[in-house]
Amino acid sequence: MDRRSFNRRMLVGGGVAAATGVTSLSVAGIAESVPAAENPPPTAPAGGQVKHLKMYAEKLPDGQMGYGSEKGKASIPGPMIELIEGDTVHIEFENTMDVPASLHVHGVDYDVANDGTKLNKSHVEPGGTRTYTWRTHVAGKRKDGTWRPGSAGYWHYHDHVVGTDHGTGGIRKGLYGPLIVRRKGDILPDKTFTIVFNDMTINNKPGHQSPNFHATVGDRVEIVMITHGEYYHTFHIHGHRWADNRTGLLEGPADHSRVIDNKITGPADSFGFQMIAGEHVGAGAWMYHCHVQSHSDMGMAGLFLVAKPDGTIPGYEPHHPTEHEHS
Ligand SMILES: [Cu+2]
Repeated sequence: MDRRSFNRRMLVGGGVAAATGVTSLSVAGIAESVPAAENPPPTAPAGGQVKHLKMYAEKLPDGQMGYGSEKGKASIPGPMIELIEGDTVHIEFENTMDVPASLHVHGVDYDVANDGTKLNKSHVEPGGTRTYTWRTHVAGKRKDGTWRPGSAGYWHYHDHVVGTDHGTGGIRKGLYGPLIVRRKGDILPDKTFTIVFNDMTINNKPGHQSPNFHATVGDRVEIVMITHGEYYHTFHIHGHRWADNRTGLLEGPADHSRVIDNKITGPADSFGFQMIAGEHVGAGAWMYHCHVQSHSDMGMAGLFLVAKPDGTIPGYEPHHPTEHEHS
């Protein structure tokens, strides 16, 4: 049985929670605690693979720009690239636009020929193709005894050429995307969502039309949060919280990582975390938003829609016909 159907089954009756010793409390439909699954969640295997991907930079019908892994299917943000420490990825990048563009990555290993900047001529002219190679490594001890960090983290890639030598125009128009590098043994999520604060937008959607994200109570949901543009923001999500470390998860009672539900983030920052949808709080339409007050007022807010196992979302009535739904 896969994890999600297991969780759904466990949530059907409070009696199951009581039987497993988890306190069950029903107040106004709020279910206390999602019972822990019997089986531990799946984890990342060892890395070391050589992967091959295709990536296209494209102009979108509305004048924005996006990356896509198939021609004609570019999106903002671009495709999620997922690696495990030790993996190498070769990305055959085609620039279908009428201006030079590139693929520049954060966090992983690349030589200057794979930097994606005009400075070292690693960009791609209109209609051109170039293969970018990114490598990753595991943590370990250097010869001098100091610790070398591994590549694992929530990272991102973006254009570094369109508009200016820093890709300011490309990033503004949507040329960015998420990169996750996992460590062997990292817990794998049921769902991953990418949220990008770019200037005063979320994922380049106009104000008050920010994307909504769907999950079911008990889902292990992973958020990749990236910031671009001119401003600082604070990422906040209602009813859920995470540990402010590499994975967002505590490793045990002795892990003193700070647990937070709000994090300041500035241009080119990225972080990620996992949470159990509705844990201790139940289903509902949970807001996520920038907590700089004038920014949320201008529309930097969306919904994390957590459904009950029967698919209903208590108290939620969709009201924006232009709402962008992501499941
Ligand atoms: Cu903000």
